[in-house]
Order: sequence, then C-alpha cells, then structure tokens
Amino acid sequence: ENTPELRPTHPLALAPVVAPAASVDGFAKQFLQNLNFDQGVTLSNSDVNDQYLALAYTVRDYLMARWFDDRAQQKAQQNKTVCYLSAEYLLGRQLDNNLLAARLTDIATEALAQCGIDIDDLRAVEIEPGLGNGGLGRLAACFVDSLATMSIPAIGYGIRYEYGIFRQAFADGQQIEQPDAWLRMGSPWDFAHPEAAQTISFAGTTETYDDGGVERTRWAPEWNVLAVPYNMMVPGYHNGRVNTLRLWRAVATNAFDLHTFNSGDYVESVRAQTFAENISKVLYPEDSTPQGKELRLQQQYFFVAASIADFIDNVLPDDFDIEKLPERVIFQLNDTHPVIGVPELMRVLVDEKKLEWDAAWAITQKCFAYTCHTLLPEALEVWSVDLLGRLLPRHLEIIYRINDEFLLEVRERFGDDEMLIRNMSIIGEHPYRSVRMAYLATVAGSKVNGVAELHSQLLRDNVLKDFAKMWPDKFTNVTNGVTPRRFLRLANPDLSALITEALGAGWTVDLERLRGLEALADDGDFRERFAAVKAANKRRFARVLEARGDQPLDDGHMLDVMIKRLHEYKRQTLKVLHIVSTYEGIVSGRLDVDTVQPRTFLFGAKAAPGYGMAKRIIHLINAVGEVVSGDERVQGKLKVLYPANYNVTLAEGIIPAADLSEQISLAGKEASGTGNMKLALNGALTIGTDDGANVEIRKLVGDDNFFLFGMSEPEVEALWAEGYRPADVYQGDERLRSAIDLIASGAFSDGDRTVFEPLVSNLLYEDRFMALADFASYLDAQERVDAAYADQDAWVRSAILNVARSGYFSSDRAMRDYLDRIWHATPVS
Ligand code: 475
Repeated sequence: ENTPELRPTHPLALAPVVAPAASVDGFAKQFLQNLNFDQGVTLSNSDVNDQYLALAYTVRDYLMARWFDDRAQQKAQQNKTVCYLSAEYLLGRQLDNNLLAARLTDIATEALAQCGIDIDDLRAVEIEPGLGNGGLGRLAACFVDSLATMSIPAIGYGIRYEYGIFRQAFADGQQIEQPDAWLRMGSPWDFAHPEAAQTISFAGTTETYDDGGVERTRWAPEWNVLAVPYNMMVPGYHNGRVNTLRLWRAVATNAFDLHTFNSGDYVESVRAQTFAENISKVLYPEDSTPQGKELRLQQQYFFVAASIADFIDNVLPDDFDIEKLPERVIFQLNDTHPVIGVPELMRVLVDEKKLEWDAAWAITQKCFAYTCHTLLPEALEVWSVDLLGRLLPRHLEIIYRINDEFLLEVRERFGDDEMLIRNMSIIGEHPYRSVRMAYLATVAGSKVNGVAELHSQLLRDNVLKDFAKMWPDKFTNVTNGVTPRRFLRLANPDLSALITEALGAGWTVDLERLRGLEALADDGDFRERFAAVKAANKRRFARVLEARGDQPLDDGHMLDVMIKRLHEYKRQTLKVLHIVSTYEGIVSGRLDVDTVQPRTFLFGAKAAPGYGMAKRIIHLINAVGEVVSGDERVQGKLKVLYPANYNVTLAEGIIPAADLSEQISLAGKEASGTGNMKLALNGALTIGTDDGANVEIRKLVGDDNFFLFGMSEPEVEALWAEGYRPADVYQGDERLRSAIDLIASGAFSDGDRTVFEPLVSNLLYEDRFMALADFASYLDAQERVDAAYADQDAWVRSAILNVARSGYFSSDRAMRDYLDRIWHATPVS
C-alpha cells in the first residue's frame, strides 16, 4: 500500500504475467532454473529434498499468474467473500493436489524423468502440513478446495502453527508423542508477507473518554504481537482459479521488548520475545475436549483479530462504507474457536469506526454464522470470566452488554422465567463464572448449523433447544462432505480411471454422476474390474506398509478399518471386544478356525496426550494385536495392524484398500463423521450405528448395502433414563463375559492383571458410551458381514452401489448448501 506509484517503461514490466510453457520442455526448463537459482544447486549436486522444493516452486510458477488474476478480479468485482475462520486446517500433502488442479501431472512426470528423476521419490519426501487434529480440521481443508473449484470468492483464515499435530510413535505398544517439525525442510507452498502484518493487542485496561460530546470507550492494551500472514495457494480443479489460505504467524514487535521488558538487559529483552512468538508455536492436540488454557485463547484472538483487520484493511476498498459490511462478507465460524471474533468486530465498529451500538450489532449479526461440530457437553468451549477479562478486558465488557440486551429480549419473549434466563445466559455461573462460547455464537450468528441431519436435529432439540424456540429460523443443517479430488481422484487413481471410462470425466466436479454406476453393478464384467481395482489397491497399500517397516498385509484378508481419533465415544473398545471375542472363540473351540473369514483389523488413531483412558485403549489394541496375530492356533486368520502416526497421507493409502468401514459410535455422539463418507465413496461397506451422517449414508446406499446395528438415539436416551448397569449386561452375555474376562486375566499383558484393570472396571461399572449394551448387536452384525463377504460377487455389487450412491457426500454439495442456506455469495464471473 505504501509503495509509491510505479511508472515502468520496460516492455516486460508492462506485459501481463504469464505462466511457463505448458509442455515437457517448458516444465523442465523452469524446474532446472528453480533448482539452480532458488535452491542454489546443480542437478548433479542436488539431493531429493532440493529436487522436491524445486518441483514445488515450479508448480507454483504455473499457478502464479492465475492467482494474481483471481485477486485482481475479486478486487474489481467486489463480490461477497466467504471468510472461513478456522483454528485448524488439516491439509495433507500439497504437491499432487496442485499438480492435478493445474493439469500438470503428466508433464511434470515426464520432465522429471528426462532429468533422471522419478517423481514418486519426490512425492515421498513431502511432509504434510498437519495443522489440525481430525475431522474439523480436515473438513476445513475440503471446504477451501471446493470453494476454489466452484469459483467462489473465499479466503480461509487460520494459524500457521510451527508445530502441527504431534507425530505418534509406539513404545511397547504405548503412544509416545514427538514434535512435528514440518517446516524444517522448507515450506515451498506458502509466501510470507511481513509487510502486511497486523498488530494484535492483549491485556491492559479500558477507559471511557469524551469524544466531542459522545462517551466512548478505548482500550489501552498492555502488550502487542505482530501477526504475519503466510499465503498459500488453493487452486480450483481445472477451472483456472486460485483462492487463498491465509495463515497467521506470531512475531514479536519491537515495542514488545522495549516497552514491556526493557530493563536495560538487552539479552533478556530479546529472550522475552519468545513469549510473543509462542502464540503460533504449537497446535493444541486435544480433539473435541477444549482445555481452557490461556495460550489457546491467545491463539484464538490472535488469528481472528488479524483476519478481521486484514479483511477490512486489505480486501475492502479504502473508501468502503462500513455499514455495508454484510453485503461484502460472511465470517463462517468453524466451531467456537473463532467466536471471540464477535466481540472483536463489535469493538472495531463501535470503538474504532464509531458506530452506534445498535447499528454495530445489526451488522455483526449479519456478518457471522456458526457451525457446531459436537454434541458432547464437555466439548462446548467456555472461558473463565477471570481469564477472558484479564486478556481481553474490552471484549469482556462487550460480551456483558451483548448478554444484557439478549436477556432483555428473552424476558420480553418468555417472561421473567429466572431458570430459563440462567440456562440461556451467555455467562454461566457454575462451577465458576464463564463465557459460554457456543451461546455467544448462537446469539450473534445469522445462522447456526449442525453437520449432519441427526446432529442438527439434536442441536435443536437438546443442546440449544431454548435458542431454537426463540429463533426457529436461525437453525439449519448442512451435512458435511469430502473433496472427491483428493479422496477419490488422487487417492484412488485406478478406480477413478475405471469410473471415467464408464461415465466420462465430469464426475470429479459433479459427483452425483456416480449414479451412472448403479446400472453397472449388475454387469459381471464391470464387477470383475472393480474387484481387480480393490485388490490392486490392497497390494499398493501393502507396499506402503512395507516401506514404513510395518507388519505386512496378508493376501486374501478382508480389510476391516477403523480410522479416526481415539475417543471413548467412538468406541474403539467395542471393536477390540469383537476381536477378542473372535480370538477367544477360536482358542476355546467355540469357533472352528477353518470357518473363520480371514480378516485384518486396521486401526489408525491418535489420542490426545493428556487423555489417559484413550492411551490405555491404544495400549490394549496393540497388546491384543500382538497376541492374536502371533498365536498359531489362529492360523493367520486374524491380524491386527496399527500403523503409527495416522494422518491424511496414510488415510489416502488405507481408504481405497478398505473393504469394511467401522462407524460404531454410540448413537447421538458423533456429530457427522467424514471418514465414513470417504470409505463409502471408495467402495467399502459400512458397519455402523444410526449416528451422525451414517444415517444419511444408509438411507442413500440402502439397507442391503449397509450393516446397521446398535441402539438408536432415542433408545440410548431411554436406557439412560431407566438406569444403565453395564455389569448386568456382562453377567447376561456369555460371549461378552469371556471376552472381558480374557482381558482382565492378563492374557494380553503377560499375566499382569493390573495393566488393563482401569479399562475393564470402567467398562463394567461406568461405560459412559454403552459399548456393552451394543455388544451383542454388534457381534450379530459382524456375523452378517462374514456371511456377506463369503459371497464375493454380491459383496462387490454392494461395494459398487456404495460408490454409485455416495455422490451426495461431495464437499461441493456441502458448499452449495452453505451458499443457499447461509452465505448467499455468488461465483466470480
Ligand atoms: C466431529 N475437533 C465429527 C467433524 O464436522 C465431524 C474440538 C476442539 C478442539 C480441537 N478440535 C476439535 C472437533 O470437535 C471435531 O473434529 N469434531 C468433528 O467434526 C466435522 O465429522 O463428527 O467429531
């Protein structure tokens, strides 16, 4: 902005930016140039990381002109922009996705081959940016992909954590965490813009002052940090568009050390800068269980305040009339992590832009919408008033006023029902005074959505029922989706080729076209080819395991996968009980080993480092795996695989190879799930409860192609109401008793009965997620799975129908729903 007006005369400076030639020669030339002049090595001196970086720079070079164009057009058109505010983006590797989007895969492969390089070797060295925990973060990554592909003006805003989700390793079957130094070998996909840094303030005091007869408030903060944006390209698929993901990094200001810490000790004041830089240092590894730590609130305010300021200062034109803000932006709140943006926008409008409170509030309410991703009460974020008031004193005042006016509205509407007022208040009083962020988001947002039909209904009926009564139209549903580019086209190239051969190429951006495969499910020839693809994917995944040094994947095994965060409500324990029960059946002679369907049970899951029970479950899975896989009496029929450090890259290997998808959460607990969609889309059959998006998957693929088991959500409620005693279930079911007894006996812990005792007694005497109550039904469903798998031809038919009927779960469809129901933004023309 402060660059003086340039007056170039050189013809090159006047010409438009052009991409390198889209040919093998053009690519090779650009690649070698980047290797020489950006990496500073010759081809013969370069190592694989040099080559990977030069390749990444080259891909970038092809996208650059489009990126410039897109920004210019968006600036010119002044369309409404979707600003997706998310503390997490679980992106996965970038290279292949960007090659695909820019149609460069073949050219790049050939150009590198002509340089003597196998592109697969370069693919392998990319470290994925793991800037998220699980479903919520991966969803954000799918959404920005779809927005770019649909030419929607959108900016993803988030945090550039220096350390992403920890790397998981196992020692004696137990999880250990290692830091994820993902930036160590370079980060070729982002661009730092220190000149566009925002100053973000914290703490201090507020005071009122007389502003020409109007009383206003100002905030005198105590300390600042700089938020430096790093821009990443988000290329649309084959549409020539490139959107931006803008991630903020915290950097100390000069004022920071001088003002607050300067005591004449230079070394100490420089050292103190790390305090500020800690804000973007590390991703909190808790999934679905916020910890209420001060640094986390700092992170949240840091990125949201920077994003709002960035949008107003840099995206809007200089002379913009701020009262028109809702015409130009919608800030979508990805769960409650960015909700502090609500009082921040109020502060900007009232204190800085000097709008009246009511006008500011009317604007703010139109500019935000809130997506809730959970149903677990413990996952609803609250901040103690103490902490929030200390860190953000002005924001706390604003929250109080929002609440006062909101509660007046409640009284007007429902009378002086003090119980109701207490229940709906944004400020909770027990066990300590706190700000309920989900309530603040609900009061402030123009819309509130859940992420699957059942979830949205439970939000309306339970978690936010008083709010839904007050504002029925505020509540809506948008069922989640996944990007077909990454999770079908890239992850499953053979199936993609088969689909393209059958249906033509358009399905990648119009996934409902997969319906065309339905007719082919009855074509024996097609079934054979489909089965051959699945078999090839298993072999490919077996090679991935081998390269990682994991246990092998045996031929002829059904691949039964449970891949998701380790959490009690997801019930990995129920899966373990099935494995143990089958094993126990074989060794006790109850089951004839010759009739047992060979199966490999594959787990992929990280546990939050502080979540003791989840870590114990990991230990149990590994312990059971070691015994079961190694017992000769099992004759190799049952194998348990638990490759460490499940991440997006590993998921891309597992999902296309999977036969069976385990979606076995207790009904009413899993908001949606998205792995369930990815697996169905790749032809795995689901064994699942009526929970989250499983409900919609089952409706679409049909009961014949889905293994339903377990209590429904109303049945779960009824059982709780009546009094659930898991020990009674244990007593009444011999198979269950044998399985649990075997674990309790120390059979999986070298005879040591203490190791898994806490887990066993939790199941017997608490079992919050009712694994025992659903056990019998689960085992029955697993028997149906075995019977169905024995008829391979029928199984493959079901698998094809799963693919054919999963088009609805494209994140493109989810984006259309957000656009129609919430955002009302239109594509760039
Ligand atoms: C749901 N993460 C899935 C997915 O909608 C759903 C919470 C706090 C702090 C850090 N991360 C979180 C989540 O709550 C989360 O990932 N929720 C998940 O969102 C996308 O499919 O059912 O559990």
